[in-house]
Amino acid sequence: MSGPNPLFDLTGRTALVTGSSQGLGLALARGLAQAGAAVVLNGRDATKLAAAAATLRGEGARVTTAAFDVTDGAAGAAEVARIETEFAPIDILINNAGIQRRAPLAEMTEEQWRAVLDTNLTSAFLVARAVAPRMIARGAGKIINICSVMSEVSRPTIGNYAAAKGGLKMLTRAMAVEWARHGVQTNAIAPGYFVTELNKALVENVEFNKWICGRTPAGRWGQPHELAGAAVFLASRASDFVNGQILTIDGGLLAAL
Ligand code: GCO
Repeated sequence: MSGPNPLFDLTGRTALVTGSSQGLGLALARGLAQAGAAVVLNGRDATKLAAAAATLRGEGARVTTAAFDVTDGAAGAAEVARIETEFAPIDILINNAGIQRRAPLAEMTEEQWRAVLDTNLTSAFLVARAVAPRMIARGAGKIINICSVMSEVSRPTIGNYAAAKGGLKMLTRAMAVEWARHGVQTNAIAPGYFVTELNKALVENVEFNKWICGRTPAGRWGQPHELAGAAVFLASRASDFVNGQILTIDGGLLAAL
């Protein structure tokens, strides 16, 4: 008995990762590819997507791209159909796409609210609605929604983001209870504070950086590759009886007062 446990082997599987031209999405795609999956990178910018795909190909991954706006249901459905026809059936969907539009709630514009709810919550419904019927027809599939510690707590100026991530926690459970009987497992990963483009200004803010390192028991920010293990677990046969769970990866932040 030696070598990697076949339970975690994603060879022969195909994963669509939304919002994966950079940041956590690209790290998640890389982690699944390292476990053997073929990956489909998504974003709105075809040039950024092509560069990200070339990087992963250079690392030995089987990669293709699907440039579409995840808030556009029709565009997403068309791209899912094209991927399944031209590339491979989608076995794994990671709903990762997310943005920030920080503002105090009392000053937040309708556009700031709607943009975050559309991208961080509604898009997960729209893309899953395109993918899930195909998984159900095949009797198998893995859906992983990228929630957040903000699915449980908030801080000033990100009320739209927290509302969206809180909704995504419950959408994860809603998907799980409807689709588990069809062999489709739906779960979530909830990152704490990670070093990403989304958080660049926060990481570089001396006061905020000090607060996060003090508030997080691990005493540091997370690095994107530190989410890959959880993604491989939830994308693999190792999690075939796991449904509706939110796997928090936050250095202990939510465990601490
Ligand atoms: C912020 C951050 C957070 C976190 C994310 C962690 O403005 O406080 O962007 O929202 O990065 O939620 O999952």
